[in-house]
Amino acid sequence: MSTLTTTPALHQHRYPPLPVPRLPDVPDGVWHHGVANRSLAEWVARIVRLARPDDVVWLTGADDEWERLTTGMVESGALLRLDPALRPDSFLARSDPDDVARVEDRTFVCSRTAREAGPTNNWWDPREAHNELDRRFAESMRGRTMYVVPYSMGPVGGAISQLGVQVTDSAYAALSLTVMARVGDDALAEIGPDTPWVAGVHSVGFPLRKGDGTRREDVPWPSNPVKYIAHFPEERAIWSYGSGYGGNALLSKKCFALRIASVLGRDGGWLAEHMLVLRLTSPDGRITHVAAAFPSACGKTNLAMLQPTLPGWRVETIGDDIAWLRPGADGRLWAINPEAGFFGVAPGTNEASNPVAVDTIRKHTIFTNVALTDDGDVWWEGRTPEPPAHLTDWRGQDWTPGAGRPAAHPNARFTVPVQQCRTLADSWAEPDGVPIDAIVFGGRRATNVPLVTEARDWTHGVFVGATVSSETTAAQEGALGVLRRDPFGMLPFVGYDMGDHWQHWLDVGARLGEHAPRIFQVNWFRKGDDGSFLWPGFGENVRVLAWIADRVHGAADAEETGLGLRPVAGALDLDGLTLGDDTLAALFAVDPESWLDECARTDEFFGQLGESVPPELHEHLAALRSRLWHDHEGTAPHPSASRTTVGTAVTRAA
Ligand code: OXD
Ligand code: MN
Repeated sequence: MSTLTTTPALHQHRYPPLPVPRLPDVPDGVWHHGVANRSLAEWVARIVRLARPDDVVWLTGADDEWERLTTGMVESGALLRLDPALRPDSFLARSDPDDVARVEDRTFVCSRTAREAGPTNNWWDPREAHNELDRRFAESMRGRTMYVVPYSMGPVGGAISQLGVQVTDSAYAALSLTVMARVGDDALAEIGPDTPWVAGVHSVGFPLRKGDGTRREDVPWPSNPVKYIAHFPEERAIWSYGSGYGGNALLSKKCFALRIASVLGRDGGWLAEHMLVLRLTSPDGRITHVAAAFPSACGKTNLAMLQPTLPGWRVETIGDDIAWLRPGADGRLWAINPEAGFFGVAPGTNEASNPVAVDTIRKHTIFTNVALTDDGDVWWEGRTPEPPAHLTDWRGQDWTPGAGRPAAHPNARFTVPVQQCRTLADSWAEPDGVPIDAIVFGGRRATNVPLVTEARDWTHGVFVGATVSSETTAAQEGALGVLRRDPFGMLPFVGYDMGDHWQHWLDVGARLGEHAPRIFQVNWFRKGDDGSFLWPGFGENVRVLAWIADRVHGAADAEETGLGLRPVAGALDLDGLTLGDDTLAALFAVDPESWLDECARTDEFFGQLGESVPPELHEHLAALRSRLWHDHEGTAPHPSASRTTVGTAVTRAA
């Protein structure tokens, strides 16, 4: 691979070589002809001097970059080429068994003060963090190539777009970035002398050569038992050490597009959220744009690619994981998907749950930690009703159906360009985004939360978002299925104080005023007494989306419940669905006693977050308790509701 790429068109912007002392083993590729920003040039040189890679390669976005990277990785054993007839141009990566998910307990926000990071983040004093990280990164890339990956989040040059550069000694991370972001010289050319950009420094922490020249063999998935995912919001910088996996290593994604961008959004009057974006078209051609927030691995990709079961309705995909939302000149809230690829959870993906994803990943896809079939294709739990008789599991071991362990890791992933998605909306890359009509909050809740309710107004919607809880999934390390608070689906992703995030939402809503999108809450995961799901989900979720669209356009009625507004009888189109009255009632049931319990836990949660929780949200909690207590006892409000003034919420007419 060449160590120096030249881009004649950009040559005039090139900085003259900087007065960096040339060390004998600092490679030439430190310099790149497209760099017009001195801080960027100096930063690359600094990391090279610190981490001492053998080689530096800038990704330029050239047509053959994918080919060159994958060929090299197949040769080194980092990737396995899948059968070209069954799965053209596709590859399998197997991670180290200890590097399979985001590591939230090793994720840090290094803002100036602990107050700014807030109680939901691990705060780390920035000076201490830099000291420790400099120590870890020292010579951490010896024997390896360091890739310099310039990228744009959002269309290159778009008004809402932002720029970043990641340096990494992981070819897997570099390759994945070429899918997940707009990588190369076009993005680099946008970083002018004074353009802000976000720095991402990444090392897997597995040098191949020591200072004394001794070498060690590489492994297919290098990583380090010590991991740090550290964010420096004031410096617009991310330092990630020790992991090669997903959100730990593809710094454009959770680290930049959520944690750092949420801070940029707070300061700039916009929102960076863990949301899919879709365009819904009704049989009569009415368009509704929906942004929906769910915790990790709760089916955002499935919803973004939904195949409606209701005749005449159409869903088109704009994004499946992250949205940046900004009030536009017309006063409405406009959203882009800042990413360029899907990093989707493979297990459970099949023709019934998500036929569009099945098509999307037919070719040109990186699979990670899925199982390998004997004919060189991929498999995961739920891919087919019956597993094949023999597989090679995600660890590379023989697997048969009686093995007593999953063949694919539950957090196994596919990485694929969005352009391969047949339901991609033609507006997905509009530089100004699309105008959002409805915001949806969801979680994975076996009990309590109804199928759908509408918030009474924006502030109530912020309360609903702030009180989302969800059962944990395999996307993060730790126990599965444990109910945890996950406000806005953003618990691990807000790069500053959580209460301040809620206040920022209230401020954005105040600015939007009458143009603010409607806010809804959904729960596809409610279970009956026998433990089975009450709602069929997947393509049938369009019935709920259709009601939401009808509400937005004034075409459906709703009635009050203690929690918000729900569809009046007959408003939810259930035609063709076998759903007994009991099941329907159970889907919408609000049990005052368990909700009073839920409120007590919310009160506790707000208490843990401290003084930054906006008073309006305490008021909504008090009002909810009062209503529930009334329903429970048929009496006056419970004394606990009297802590704050109980306001009368205004019901917005449909
Ligand atoms: C993801 C996640 O990978 O939320 O999208 O963990
Ligand atoms: Mn996600």
